[in-house]
Amino acid sequence: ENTTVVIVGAGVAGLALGNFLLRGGIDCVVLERHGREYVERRQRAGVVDSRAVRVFREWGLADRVVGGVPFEPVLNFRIDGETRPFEYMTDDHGDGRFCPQQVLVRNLVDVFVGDGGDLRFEAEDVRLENVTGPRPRVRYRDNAGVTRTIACDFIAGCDGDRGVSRASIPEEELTRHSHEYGYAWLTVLADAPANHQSMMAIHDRGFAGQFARGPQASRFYLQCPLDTSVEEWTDDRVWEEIEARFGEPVAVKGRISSKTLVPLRSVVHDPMSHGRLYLLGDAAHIVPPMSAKGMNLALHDADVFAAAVLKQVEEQDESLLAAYSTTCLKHVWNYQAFAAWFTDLMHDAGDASYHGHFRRHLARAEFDRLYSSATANHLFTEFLTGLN
Ligand code: RFL
Repeated sequence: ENTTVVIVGAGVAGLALGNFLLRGGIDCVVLERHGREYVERRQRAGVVDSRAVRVFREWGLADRVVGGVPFEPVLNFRIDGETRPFEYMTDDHGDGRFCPQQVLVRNLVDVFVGDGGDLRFEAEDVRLENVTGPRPRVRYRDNAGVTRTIACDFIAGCDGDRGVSRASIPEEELTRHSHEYGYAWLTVLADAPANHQSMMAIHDRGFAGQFARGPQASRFYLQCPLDTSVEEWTDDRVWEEIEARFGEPVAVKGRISSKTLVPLRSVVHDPMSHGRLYLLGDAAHIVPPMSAKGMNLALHDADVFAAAVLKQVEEQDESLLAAYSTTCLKHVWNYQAFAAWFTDLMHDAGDASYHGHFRRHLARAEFDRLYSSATANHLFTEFLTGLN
């Protein structure tokens, strides 16, 4: 079999890329390890920022792909149990959306398959061969157990942090930059309607967040030590901690359907390519979830890569592909800087047992500045909305 681009992984990055290439008339095959149902149900991020919406619009896909509801131009902070709304001081609030990741993924799958895209689920044991040669190959076992090989011009590694793509690159070819924040989030999905799109608490007991996931459900986040285990967090303890940190009762404490622990970290791999293999999204970089930028960075990579492949195929001009890693890393580090700042701010301002009282005072001063300085407000808003 032959194609132009083999895309490994049908997450946000892989599916967006597949759709962009299809719109551009470029042949591609998407290989996904899991089944369709699993991929479409996986609950994670919920914010599609203005830049990402613009990208979908430019590829002519926004109406069919981006769901959810527009951002409200306000963040509902609860500071030591008191409400302190943060309002954007700019007129341009962008057109970012609260769109659950699985809604975006489902739409991307529907549109790709509906437009004739080649998407193969349950592709096992994917292996990349000859990635530094002129014509790489991707080998996998299909859902009938048959081993298949696809030759291609380019491989797009969109298979996340633990995928096979980055693992295929010799270790000495990549530099891994990483930072651990020193705490984790317990992420909880519950049948509990939210009063606001988002609510975030700064409190002595640690950070807490609540984000609406449709009209009846919420995603809650609770800062916790790295060495905690999910078993230590009974439903009662979860609700008690949420109420304590927000400083108000939760009206409906519905069924909790999942609890997971996510250590907060930042990771960047440099460069984002090796031979004819290009890394996109989480395969190349991880931002802490506090920033809500993980999915948006993945979409940025997909946009840059698709445009680069088009330029190469249509004009035999390799310049955008050659610049792919540099172009993406510049953007990634800009948002990594925002993500680290916002993560430190929201956590250091609360529970001083992690990083001490000096950093608590600094974080509180920075937080107050968002309200007292229009300049600080504007910069924060730019990053939140993705207008930066
Ligand atoms: P994805 O979405 O993980 O997709 C990767 C796809 O590759 C497949 N795959 C393979 N396929 C074939 N062969 C292999 N060997 C394969 N190995 C893996 C996987 O099955 C999957 O379908 O990566 P992508 O496309 O780069 O998208 C990135 C975003 O998904 C990610 O940045 C965000 O979800 C991160 N994230 C969050 N981001 C936010 O902005 N806000 C959040 O609240 C938020 N919460 C989260 C998160 C990520 C989490 N995990 C598990 C990493 C919560 C969690 C738990």
